Amino acid sequence: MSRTFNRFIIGLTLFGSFFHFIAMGQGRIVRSINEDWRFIKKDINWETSTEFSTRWESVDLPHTWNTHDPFDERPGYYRGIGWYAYQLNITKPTTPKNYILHFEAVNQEAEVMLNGKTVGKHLGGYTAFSIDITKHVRFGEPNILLVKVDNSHNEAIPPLKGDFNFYGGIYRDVWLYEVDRTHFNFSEFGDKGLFISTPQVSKEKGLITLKANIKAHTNQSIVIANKLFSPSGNLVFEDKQERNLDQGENEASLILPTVQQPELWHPDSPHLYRLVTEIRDTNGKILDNQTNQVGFRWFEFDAEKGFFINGEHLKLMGTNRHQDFPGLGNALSNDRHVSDVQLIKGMGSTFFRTAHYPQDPAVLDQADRLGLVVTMEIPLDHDITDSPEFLDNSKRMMQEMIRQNFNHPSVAVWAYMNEMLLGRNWDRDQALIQKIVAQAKELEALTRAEDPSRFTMIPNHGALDLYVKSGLTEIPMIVGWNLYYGWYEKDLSGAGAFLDAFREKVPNKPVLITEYGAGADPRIRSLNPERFDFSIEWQNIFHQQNLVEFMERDFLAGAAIWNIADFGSEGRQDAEPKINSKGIVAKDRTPKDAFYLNQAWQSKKPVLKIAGMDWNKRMLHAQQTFPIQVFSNQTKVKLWLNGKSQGKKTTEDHIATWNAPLQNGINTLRAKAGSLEETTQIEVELISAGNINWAEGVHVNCGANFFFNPENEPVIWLSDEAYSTGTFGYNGGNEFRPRDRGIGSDMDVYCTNFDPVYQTNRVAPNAYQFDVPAGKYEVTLHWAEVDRKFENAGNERVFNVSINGQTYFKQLNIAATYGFRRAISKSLAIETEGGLAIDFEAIENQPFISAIEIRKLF
Ligand code: GCB
Repeated sequence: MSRTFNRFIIGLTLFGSFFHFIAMGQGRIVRSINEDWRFIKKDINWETSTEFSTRWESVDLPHTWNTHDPFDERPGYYRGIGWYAYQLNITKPTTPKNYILHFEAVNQEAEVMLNGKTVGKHLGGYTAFSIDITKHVRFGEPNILLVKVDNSHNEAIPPLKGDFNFYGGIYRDVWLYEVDRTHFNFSEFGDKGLFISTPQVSKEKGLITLKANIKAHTNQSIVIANKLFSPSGNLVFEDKQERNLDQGENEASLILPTVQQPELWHPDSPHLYRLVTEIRDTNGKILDNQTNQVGFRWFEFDAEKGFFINGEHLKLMGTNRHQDFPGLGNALSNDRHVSDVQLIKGMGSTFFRTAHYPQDPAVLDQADRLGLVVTMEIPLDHDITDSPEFLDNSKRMMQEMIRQNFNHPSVAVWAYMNEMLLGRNWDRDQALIQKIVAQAKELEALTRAEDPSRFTMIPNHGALDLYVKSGLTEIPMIVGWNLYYGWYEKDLSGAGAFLDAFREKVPNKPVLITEYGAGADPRIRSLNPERFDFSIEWQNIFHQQNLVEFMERDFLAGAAIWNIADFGSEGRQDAEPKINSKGIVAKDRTPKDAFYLNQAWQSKKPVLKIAGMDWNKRMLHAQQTFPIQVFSNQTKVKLWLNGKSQGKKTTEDHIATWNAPLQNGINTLRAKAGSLEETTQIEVELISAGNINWAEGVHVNCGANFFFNPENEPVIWLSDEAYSTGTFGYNGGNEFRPRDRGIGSDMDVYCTNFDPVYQTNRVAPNAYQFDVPAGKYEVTLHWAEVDRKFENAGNERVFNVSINGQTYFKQLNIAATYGFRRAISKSLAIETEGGLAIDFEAIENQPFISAIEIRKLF
């Protein structure tokens, strides 16, 4: 052993336990090795490093080093090298064994070393890989496992781009397999050497065929024994077939006995059989074994009629899912993966898309169990590199994805290439488009050859003519569209017309909506919801209209919401910067209204939900009217407000609406539909002359059409309203929002967590008037310059601000003094005999204000 190694071992002696692979039974032994790793977030020269014992942190897997840095104020996050170490102790087995490490995923490049030798490498962050370490294992003494991980941008590895974070690390489980020297092969594609197909399924009969890839230690005869257990656990058949193996890799194809009247797998009844497959020697000793779930079902996609499962029509309504959770990045526990799938099922969905990459085995296992149809794709998102390496890596990912997930009955579609023509123009980018098309053809051919039993798909963005012209819509078996009508596209009801145009232009291809969604920040509520305001209410309007369009069209196979949950995306500058808030549940999985709205559409179980139940503390102008909505899949709903019946209404597309006047104080809402009942309480403070609690403070979000209730803050930022006597408001001026640039983004404002307060401004108000009684007040004025027109020196906005005739700020130049998109606030103590009039006087360009707070001191 080298000196270097001694040093590592000294550092490692504090952790690691011996794996006593006691021969407790026969067959394989599978253990996780997730606990007690060492980690350092930098590159090291492992041969000379002396830092190991002192500077490395102790971590457990799953782990990422990017849990927090994508969300801090600095742009970028660590994309580089990290090292992991583990001490593997293995006692000598009584009969020789093979030892295989199986990494479920490492983002995105991994080099694995054992006892000083590189034993394996893997490219790509979303698929598994296995390494046979048998040759390098030292029994009875510490084995040092080192993993060098790199999540730097690499032009040869997809994804090159994407609206999500590329969190680095060993972020899924790692397993150690101990198997007989003759075993199911762990191939270079990360699969487990057994491929289960159901080539003939009907209500009468189900046929299972197997392709086993077996690695034999020597030329030998073996028996492949299969036991199939029914969904209720009864033995359906036992089958034994003998094979002669040559030393090395062998392929064995098996046809198993036909199952009569199989219990079919379907979203309503996801019956799963259990198949136990063993490799036995001729004396009956089990050498290796594995268990898989089998679902008997058949899928069809039809260009005119949509999707069918087991011959029955089913509109695939569901959602997309990212692997992302606050504070964890992508390193989610299996429990969290499972609970996300349960959430999708709980909404009544029948389908989800694992965008934009293959996901954890726990996700697929759960989809099988709950009966959710899955489309899965490789992370080829938005861009390609025109290099052989890039294409090779894409193809390898495709093969890995298919082979690793082949046995899941839930998987119906293999997809690749998300929105490849976004931002492209035929005249300008024709050469690149042709390369994309050429790569697509190769991936398509490979996918069909790998798995003729499934469908293929390319999800596109909404540039219909360009995709048709490029030929991309002709390549896959299904065309996916990511449509954002009512979000990126202005026309809220445009999805229907788009789909009709597609149907006309490409009549032969089945079609799925692979994405549709609108951002909604749970802190933002609006009585006048608008596109891009990130209000919960606009998200409801968006979903409602799109669902109407989708349900009207039978040829549409289904639709997937973007996204089940809010997720991290470092480059985003939405209402909450660095978060994509198109989730219908929040980051912490608290449902937004749109979750219940979709549930009312999708679920077969009875649904009744009063919209806005979590907007339970409201400050409203007395003159503002607001609808009360109830989402339900029942036809009639009755509503009571403070004990008084508001009448029975018929739901229209799953919504019943009343205009019920909420009153000052606590309001109790009760909704009833048949035996379903929901009650909620909403505390309302109605703003009217004489009914303003100035001592508690009034917070006006200038230029905003929404209310902003920051989490855990006792403050409600009010929408900006015109002045009316006895209360307060603006006099003149216009709203300004960076999002009006038309791409839906606001702006990440520095030095605040309350970005929505600064992301809207009122420009050139003549004044703001507050009809306060006599007293002493604290007046706080907030600004952030977020208009790019005034970002540069020489063209800033300069103005004076006076209150009740006294000029407090002269020649105020926010951008020059504090910088662009930097939040600042200035407080003044002001005495008044009654009333506060805040005036703005332009010096250069037009004055502006982001927010105003008034609080009565005494
Ligand atoms: C898309 C992308 C997805 C984005 C989404 C959005 O079309 O496929 O990755 O996150 O739009 O929210 O803009």
